[in-house]
Amino acid sequence: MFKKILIANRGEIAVRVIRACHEMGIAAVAVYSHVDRASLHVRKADEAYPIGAAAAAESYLNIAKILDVAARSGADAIHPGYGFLSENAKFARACADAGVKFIGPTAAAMDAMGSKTRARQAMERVGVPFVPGTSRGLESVAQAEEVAARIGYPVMLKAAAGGGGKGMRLVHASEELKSALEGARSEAERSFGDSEVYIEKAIINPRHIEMQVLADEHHNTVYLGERECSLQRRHQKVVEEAPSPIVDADMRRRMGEVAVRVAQAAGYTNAGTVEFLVDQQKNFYFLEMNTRLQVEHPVTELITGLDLVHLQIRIAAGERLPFTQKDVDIRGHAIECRIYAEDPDNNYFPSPGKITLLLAPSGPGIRRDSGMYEGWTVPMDYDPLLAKLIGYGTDREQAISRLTRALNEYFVGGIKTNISLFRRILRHPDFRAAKLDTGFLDRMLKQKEETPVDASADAKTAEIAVIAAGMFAVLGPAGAVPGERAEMGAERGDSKPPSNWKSAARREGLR
Ligand code: MV4
Repeated sequence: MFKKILIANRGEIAVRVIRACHEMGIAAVAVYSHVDRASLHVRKADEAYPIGAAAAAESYLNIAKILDVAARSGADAIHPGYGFLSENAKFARACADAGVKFIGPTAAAMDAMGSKTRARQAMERVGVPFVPGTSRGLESVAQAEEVAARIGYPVMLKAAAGGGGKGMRLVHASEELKSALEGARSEAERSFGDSEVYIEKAIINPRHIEMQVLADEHHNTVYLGERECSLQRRHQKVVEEAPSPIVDADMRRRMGEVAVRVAQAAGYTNAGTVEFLVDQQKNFYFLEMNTRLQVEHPVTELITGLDLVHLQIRIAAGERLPFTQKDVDIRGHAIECRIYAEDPDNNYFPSPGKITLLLAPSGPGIRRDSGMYEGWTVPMDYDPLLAKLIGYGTDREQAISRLTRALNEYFVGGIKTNISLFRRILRHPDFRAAKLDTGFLDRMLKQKEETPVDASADAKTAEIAVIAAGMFAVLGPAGAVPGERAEMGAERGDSKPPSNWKSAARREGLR
């Protein structure tokens, strides 16, 4: 087993991996850019090494600097987290060449799944259903017109090297096809240095459902259940849940077996995710495979009782999976909110700055994977994900009620966050009825909420919190608000009523 693991990442996922290392008795090495020198992952690591300026190319994307720290620290393995170098085949090769174990798939498996057309060709070979269309790049407008006529409009043009919605064009009629193809090609060339574009039948308002797979280095591959990831804004996931409300045991088995076939076709090892588009008739189609641990992995951990990072580390160390498919059990329901430093009143633009007050939720069924702390300054240089708040319950209703309670406990002072967005989503009737598809969030954000509770409640809550914080700062714990004494006193049998502040805070949802 490894003695020391370098985490080539930052933020909440770096903290998450460090925690797994410590639970396994493995030392954790952090790397950090200058602006991250006071970050939580630096504080929690056993050793921390500066690797350069804020720009990712100078730091978290710099292969040479990261491998240099691995050598200097004596790390025997590297966990890439997600984003940054996590799906970079060149980095996986460089780790192997340096004799440092990359905790993830091989470079060859990444290459096999990195190109959407190569992936579709692999699926064709093993009979995995993918959206009708071509599995190779389009050679000409004429060919595009011929395929589009065969599969029927609307069609979707996609960049082979793309992903996450970049380089996609929805085409409703043949007259639009030529210019859309030229546009998609030039965008693909600009964004990915590869102008290959293929065509698919467009699925209207699909669901995005993904299947977690796990494979050891001894050809054992299992699926761990699916995640419903349809609540996205601009191809950024906002809320994820497991299991999907529309997937029953039979559909889960069929999707899972397809996902395992995909992983085996790619020679996949370690944790991976097979993404599907699901249409209104619950037909599912292979979309792409993500060759990394996903942001939303906690919802799968909560319903299976497995720790995916522990398992990743054990697999990378050559261990066999300690269970088989029949042992995988789905129990309960988990829903995750991605807490971003974004301003909902300013088009969700990033809202960096100093966190002056942090009231964080906990209690039954609440998990918080966080990279922030009170007093920390959120840098503007990276993805503004602050934390993930996950609610778990025996069923979806209990998960929603716990998450709602926890969101009402969450307060981050000094910066804006999107916490209010989740309060709105969780009380939306279509969300509660599990009427989800990839257009849900766009439709909801276009609607003016019937009872605009949020804005006023949030403003008042924020005002109360700031005043309370001010009083606390001046009066300190000793001068606690009379009600608190009463509250504490109550534990000692005093009979004074709770203070007005506490009652007001309760009324406004600041528990
Ligand atoms: C599609 C589609 C409809 N039909 N392909 C978006 C990102 C990439 N993962 C694939 N995406 C889509 N591909 C066909 N043939 C609709 C989307 C899509 C989408 C898919 C999943 C989650 C969110 C989405 C938001 C917009 C469009």
